[in-house]
Amino acid sequence: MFQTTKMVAALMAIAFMGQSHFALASTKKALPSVAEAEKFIQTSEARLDKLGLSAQRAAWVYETHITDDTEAIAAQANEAALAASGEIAIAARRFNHVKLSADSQRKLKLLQLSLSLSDDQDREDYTRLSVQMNGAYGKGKYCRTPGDESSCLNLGQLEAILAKSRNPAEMKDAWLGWHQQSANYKESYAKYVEVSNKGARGMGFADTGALWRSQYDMPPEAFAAETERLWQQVKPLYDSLHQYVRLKLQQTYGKNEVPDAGPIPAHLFGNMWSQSWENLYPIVKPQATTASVDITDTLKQKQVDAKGMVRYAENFYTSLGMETLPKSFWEKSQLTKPRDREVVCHASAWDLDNLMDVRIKMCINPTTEDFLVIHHELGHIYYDLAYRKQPLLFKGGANDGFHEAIGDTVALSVTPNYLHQLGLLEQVPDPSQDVGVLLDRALQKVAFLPFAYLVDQWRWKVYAGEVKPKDYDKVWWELREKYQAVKRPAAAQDNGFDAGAKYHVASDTPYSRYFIATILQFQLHRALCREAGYVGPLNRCSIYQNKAAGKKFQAMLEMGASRPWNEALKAVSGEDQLDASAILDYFAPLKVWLDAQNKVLMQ
Ligand code: X8Z
Ligand code: ZN
Repeated sequence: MFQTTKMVAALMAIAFMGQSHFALASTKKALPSVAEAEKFIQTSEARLDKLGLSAQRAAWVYETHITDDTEAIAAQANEAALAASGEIAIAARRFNHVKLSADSQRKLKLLQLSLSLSDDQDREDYTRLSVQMNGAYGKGKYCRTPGDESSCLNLGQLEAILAKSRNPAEMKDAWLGWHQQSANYKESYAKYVEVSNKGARGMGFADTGALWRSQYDMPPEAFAAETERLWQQVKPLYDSLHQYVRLKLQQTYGKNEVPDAGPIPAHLFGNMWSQSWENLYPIVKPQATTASVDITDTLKQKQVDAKGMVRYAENFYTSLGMETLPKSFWEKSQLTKPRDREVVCHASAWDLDNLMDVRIKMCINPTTEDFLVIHHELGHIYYDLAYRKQPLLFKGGANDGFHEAIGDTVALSVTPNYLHQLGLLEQVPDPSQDVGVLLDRALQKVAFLPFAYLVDQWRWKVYAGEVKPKDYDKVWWELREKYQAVKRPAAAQDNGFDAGAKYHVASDTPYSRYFIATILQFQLHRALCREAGYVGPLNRCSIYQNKAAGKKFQAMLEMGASRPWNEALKAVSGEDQLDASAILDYFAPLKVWLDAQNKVLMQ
């Protein structure tokens, strides 16, 4: 039951919480029987399944066809699901002291990881605002000449400018243009935060941020400490990459644009959020590198269409022994951007009926980036399919970071060698060129770490009431400067809402999951390569066609959310803690190289 829309968060938590930190409400009445508790769980699962399906269907239609009517229908269906999940969450407390099986206890707690809004108006506001913001993001445009439709650019077009242009003024214009539109829903967001907090408090959480942090089988404070520990582990690697990229950007754009020290303007990284820098590869690649890792031109030459791109990814999963995608996946997915209507283009994976009706929604272009994103999305889909035999409450990832890590783990096996095998890369780079391949990967993964960490640093503060709407942008940029060392390309706008220019803020999707996933995918990759009997540098390992690795992976996927995530990790890797040593090992040769380059370039 994984969906990337935020409706889910309200409907039900995917992951799970620990035993000790949750204040279990006691009841003064006689303890209900085990049979009553089991019955309650069963009926609740059935009810949530049914309402979840309606809400998902309505959300699907809305996001693939945004109109006022579909917006109203989606909000209504979501409201009904929210009402039920809130009611069930409260009712579940009655059974907290009943001696139940481990499975039933876990389910009971999962049911209580939910918002509970008892007031009709609150529920209506919550769902209306959330649906509206999601749609506003989807429809967002920047019109160079206000009022002139032909001068308007959508997010995809603005992103393409940042990816390809080398003209700072043009990039700045695209960056600022996109960051204007989110101001339109700043007020809605502030109101939404208030209502959401009411719902979290209704379930005994300090605020919605605390509810989010409670989904990792540990107390919320422990989760915050855990993410900080991991960030400190990887920070030196990020710092080396950032410094190297600074020096290369200086060579390209000069010191007027790129300062010697301090944060670098955010529009120069080839990405709207400076979250992933692979578009800078042509500028920053090692001088001696001749081999390309970019398959965009080949995909275009070969005229691989959206379906063809998805087929490549499916083929990877089936090569591991996993099933082919159901026929309905191909019939019902949205793979390209429709020309005749507004849609939410941000890629997402959907599990409509918790059985076989799985779909992805994407606006696929034939690029290396989208090739990898498809592997990511199919990771969600193969997880959904693998746990479909679990009871409803366990149809989820071991935690949300696992859900995000599956497809990325597979994509780590998309090596130059593998691409060559598929006929998508003419030449396999010689091992002496590995540093270029590693740099390309680091621009995607290492560059992403501080962004993945800070989005929820900001949101946790907003939900905790530490940051009020008037300071949204101030604190957002403090965090971006502190962690990413990037800065706003121009002074802040009055009453702006730059955080809202990111999909996951507008759609209220938690973001720590991606930070966890980035650490975890290297751990999983290392473990699966070991299972495949691979010995050698991790960047050259691909588990393609390896059935032993596939079997191990599938066994973990089938567990879904039935056990604490540590056990799922152990099933694959023998490890039971998140550990950044895998990502550090993977990039160790690059770190040495970057530090040496930085020394030379600084002279
Ligand atoms: O949102 C996504 C996926 C869907 S879950 C496309 N990602 C994050 C983002 O785009 O910001 C994948 C990486 C991070
Ligand atoms: Zn995802």
